[in-house]
Parts: sequence; structure tokens; C-alpha cells
Amino acid sequence: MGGVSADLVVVANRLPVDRVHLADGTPGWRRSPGGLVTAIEPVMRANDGTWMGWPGGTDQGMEPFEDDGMKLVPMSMTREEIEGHYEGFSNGTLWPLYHDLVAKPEFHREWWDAYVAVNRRFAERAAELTSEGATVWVHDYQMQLVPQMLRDLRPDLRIGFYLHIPFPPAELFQQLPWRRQILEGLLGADLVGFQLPGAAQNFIRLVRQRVGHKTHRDLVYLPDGRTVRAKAFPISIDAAGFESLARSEPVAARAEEIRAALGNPRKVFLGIDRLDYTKGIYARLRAFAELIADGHLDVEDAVFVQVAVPSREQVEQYRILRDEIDRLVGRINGDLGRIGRPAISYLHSSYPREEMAALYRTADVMVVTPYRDGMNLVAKEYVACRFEDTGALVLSEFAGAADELRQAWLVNPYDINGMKSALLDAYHADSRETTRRMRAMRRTVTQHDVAAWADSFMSELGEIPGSHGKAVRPARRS
Ligand code: GDG
Repeated sequence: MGGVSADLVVVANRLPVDRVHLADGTPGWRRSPGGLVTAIEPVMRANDGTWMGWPGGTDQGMEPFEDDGMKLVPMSMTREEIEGHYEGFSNGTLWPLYHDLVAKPEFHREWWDAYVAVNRRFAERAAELTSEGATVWVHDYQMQLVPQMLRDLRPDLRIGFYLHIPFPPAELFQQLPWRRQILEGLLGADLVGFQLPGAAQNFIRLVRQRVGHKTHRDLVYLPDGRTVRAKAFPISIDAAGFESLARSEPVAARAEEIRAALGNPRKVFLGIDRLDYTKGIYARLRAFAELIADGHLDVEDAVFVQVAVPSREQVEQYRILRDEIDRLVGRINGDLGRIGRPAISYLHSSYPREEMAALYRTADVMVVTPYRDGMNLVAKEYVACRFEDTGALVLSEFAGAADELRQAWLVNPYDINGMKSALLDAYHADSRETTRRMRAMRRTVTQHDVAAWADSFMSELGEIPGSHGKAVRPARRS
């Protein structure tokens, strides 16, 4: 694709499409579900952007292609790179380290080497694809070295970086043997975006302590005269899109069907998460089961639907977690269920968006209890789908979404008794109370939707003054 010369390039670990086999057996592409694609697509279209990332699998030498008007550049990965960069350093080191050590991070020098090599390959490809003075938007923890690598190659570019997961406090981050390299990698960007202000502050403090740069509020002053801004841009969802899906006739019909299939219980509790140890699925199901065992809830009246979307199945910790949840659900249903009335309806699968909307419509109590989560879009999607201002949200204090959704029943996911009383309160709450809370949360989600998020990041990036845009300046690194 020597001819490509893009004014906007999005660099992410994954492409926004998944490889599928079409009805006639030929391979094709399907848009991957999730907020990030919806968020970035309008920006991509407005700027005739190019998205580069890994399409999954180990196919080599794939050519750039267009899908539904989006220019996509697949980045191949070898089995060794997947093990070292993706499953290893990204998901075995950084993911647990950035999520408060919910699991123990592993530090392996070979993983780090693979991380550096893959980041370099992505940076080199981005440098080839971009036109003079173009903008590059780099995403997430798998790509933290790309900003500086790219700046070294292309000092003319305007570079933004956005971290979708939390950025840990200095006390945790400094365990990382390569802490300085990561910070320097990020400082290659003009704007580093985080979900919450606290994460931006953690980053600024670490840069001051570990790299020794001067900082003031959200700015870092580099010795070469460049400034880097670190700021919070809480991500959101396509609220109007979810609401209209939830209002649609087929989704309404499906919601009724789901409720009937569950035996028309008085109240349906719902959890939807990637099957990940940060999401707190185990403790939440235990809390619910104890409420039944204690006699506070009855399986004739209440059921918990837990959707666990398969995730990172090659990583050992994820396989262990899956077995643990399987065992727990089996035990709870064996002990507490009755014929045709399981306490927990457990689904290990992923679903189309319409089915998700139908589940959100069905749920009387949505339970989102991660130990730590950058934002948590599921909580916002639930709120967007509750167009009648009904339903209760039980939300972990440690999800980024708790900063905005203050009217949820906020819980500490480590406190099982606290969760039990919040679940019970939400179950018994009268409609005046739930309506008051839901209305306020709906206002927040509607106003701060994903379009507003993308706009504010891009306009802030566009305003960064200095050595950018068309005027090329040589990079002078300290
Ligand atoms: C990371 C951060 C941050 C899930 N299952 C299905 C499905 N989904 C969609 C949901 C939602 C998205 O995936 C999951 O987003 P979350 O925010 O809940 O969680 P992570 O995957 O951990 O996301 C997180 C996010 O990045 C964005 O910055 O909020 O903190 O960890 O949109 O609806 N969609 C469909 N079928 C499924 O089975 N169609």
C-alpha cells in the first residue's frame, strides 16, 4: 500500500473487524462489537482515516483493504509475537498491574522484548502510511511505546494517545522493570488521554519522579521545548443508538420472550462482562446466592442472568477463572435451584447487539461490580436502554463509570455484605426512587455520549500549539 498517504491514522492493537466465514464459505469481515469502533468511526469517516491493527490469527502478508468505506491496514502477528506481546506483556504484565494487582503480574524479559519489537513494527508502518503533518491517534496499553517511536521517525506528526484502562498510582507502577521506557514512550504524544483525572495525575506525578521532567498541572515540559498534555476524557457510548435499539419492536418482543423463558420472575438481575478476573463476577454471584440461602430472596421471585463473554482464552489465568465460575454456578444451582428455577442462568457466549439491548430491557437490576475498570461501558449501555426511567443499577465504586453515574447503588466489590445489602435495596426500591435515580443517570449518559468524547479529544489535540502541523521541526531528544 505504498500509495496510501493518510491525514488521520488510528493505531490500535486490533482492527475494528473480525475475520468470519460468509454463507458461501469464503472468508469475509464483520465489524467487531464494542464502543471503540462506534466511537472512532465518525472521526475516521470525516477525515478519510486509515485504521491499522491486528486482525487476529497468524495469517501473514495480508494486504490493506476497505470494509464499508473504512480503510484498514492489517498488521500480521506471528505465534511468538502473540505469545510475547499480546498474551504475555500486554495481558500477563500490564493488564493486572494497571488494574490494582487484582492478579499478580508476571515480569519476563522475553515478553518485554516482544512488546518493544511489535510496537516498533507498528510505529514504522504508521510512519509509512501518514501524510506530511498528519494526525495519528494511538490506542491503549498494548501500544504505549508507539508515540515516541513514531515521533523519532516522523517529527512532523501530531500524535494523540488514549488509554482505555486505568493508569495505576506510582506505588504500583514502579514495580515495572521497564517503567521509565513506558513513560518515555507515552511522552512521544502531544496529548495523552485517560478515563479519569486521577489517572492523568498518576501519570504526571510519575513523569516528574521517574523521568525528572518539569510539570505544571496537566502539562509536562520537555527539555526540547515541546509540551505534552495529560488529561481525562471519560469514554462513553452511542447513547441514542442504544436507546433506539431498545425501543424497537423486535427488541421489545425479544425482551418479553426472555422474561417468559426465565419463568416470569418478579425481578431479573443481570451481569454482562467479558470473562475477566477484574470484573468481580465470582464475588457478585456469591453475594446473590447468599441472599437466597439466607431467605432474603427466593428463586421463585428472582433470577440472576450472568452473561460471561469468552475472552483471552489462551491465557492460563483466564482458563482458571472460567473453571472457578463454572464450579460456583454449578454449586449454587445444585444447592439452591428448583426444577425449572435455577438461581443463576449462566451463559458463556457472546451475542449480537440486539440481544444485548433485549437483555438490558429485561433486567430490573443491573449488577456491575468490577474490582477495577477503566470506565465500564456496560453500565452506560444499560442506562441508555432504560428509556422509561425504570430499573436499578448496582455499580462498583472502582469502575470509572462511578464518577459520572453517582445515582447508582454504589458498592465496594470487596465487601460481600455491603454488596448483599445494595442488591437487596435495589431489589426492594420503590418506583419513585428508581425513576429519580435513572432519570438523572440518563441525562448524564445522553449528554456525554461517545461523539462528545471523540470530539473533545480531537479538538484538544488539534489545539496543541508548538512544533506541529505542517511546520516540520527536527526532534531533539534529551
Ligand atoms: C475496556 C476497558 C472501558 C460485550 N459482550 C458483548 C458485547 N460487548 C460489548 C459491550 C461493551 C463492550 O463490549 C465492553 O466494554 P466494557 O467497558 O464493559 O469493558 P472492556 O471490554 O473491559 O473494555 C473498559 C472500555 O475498554 C472502553 O474504553 O470502558 O474499562 O476495560 O460495549 O456492549 N457486544 C456484543 N455482544 C457481546 O456478547 N455485541
